[in-house]
Amino acid sequence: MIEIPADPYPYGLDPERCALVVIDMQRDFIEPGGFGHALGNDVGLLQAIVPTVAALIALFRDRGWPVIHTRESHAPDLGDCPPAKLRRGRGTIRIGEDGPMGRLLVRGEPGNAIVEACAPAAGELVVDKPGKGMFHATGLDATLRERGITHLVFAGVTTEVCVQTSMREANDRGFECLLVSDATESYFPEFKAATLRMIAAQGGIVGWVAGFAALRDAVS
Ligand code: TIU
Repeated sequence: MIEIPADPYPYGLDPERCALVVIDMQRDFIEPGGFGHALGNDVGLLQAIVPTVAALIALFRDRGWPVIHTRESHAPDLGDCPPAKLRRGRGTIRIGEDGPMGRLLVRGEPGNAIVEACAPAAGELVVDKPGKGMFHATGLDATLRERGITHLVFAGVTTEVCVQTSMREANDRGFECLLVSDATESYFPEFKAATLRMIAAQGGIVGWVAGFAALRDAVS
């Protein structure tokens, strides 16, 4: 076990059974003209973490540890998008409609691609998820168990939506979860701050939180 200084107390990372999960670092959320922008958000905040997420991915690759990427995405016929999700929001354009980067949140469209600096390498698992959480309708639980993974390190966007939902789902499934605080971001700084606190509160009710430098220094 590798001990990583973390909140609320040191996190034990099993180097034989860990994986990095990079949530939804796709153009839809990070670049102007995507889904996040259509919802009325300032995407500049999210762009700022790209170098740190890229460095975290490089660290895992360097150690030979698995990296898993997710994308929030729907089939072109939107058959995997519940009508309630489709109706949600009051933006000018909605899921499946045309934007500057193609149809919003639709698999295979330019906007659905992961930003270049965080792009999946050959052989890395890429999970297309129709929900906010990474386990809903993805089969990922079985894949992780087949691979013997027990420890998940989380990064990506947005902190209180897809990252937190995925981390809570993982926590309920028995995975030991660590969120890298400067490799995740929200459109709402106060929501990010609250999420980091609520994850680590009550003795780590959802998991642990640590900065990238603490993780890097502990594993180097
Ligand atoms: N809107 C928002 O903050 N997030 C999402 O819709 N999806 C993800 O967090 N990936």
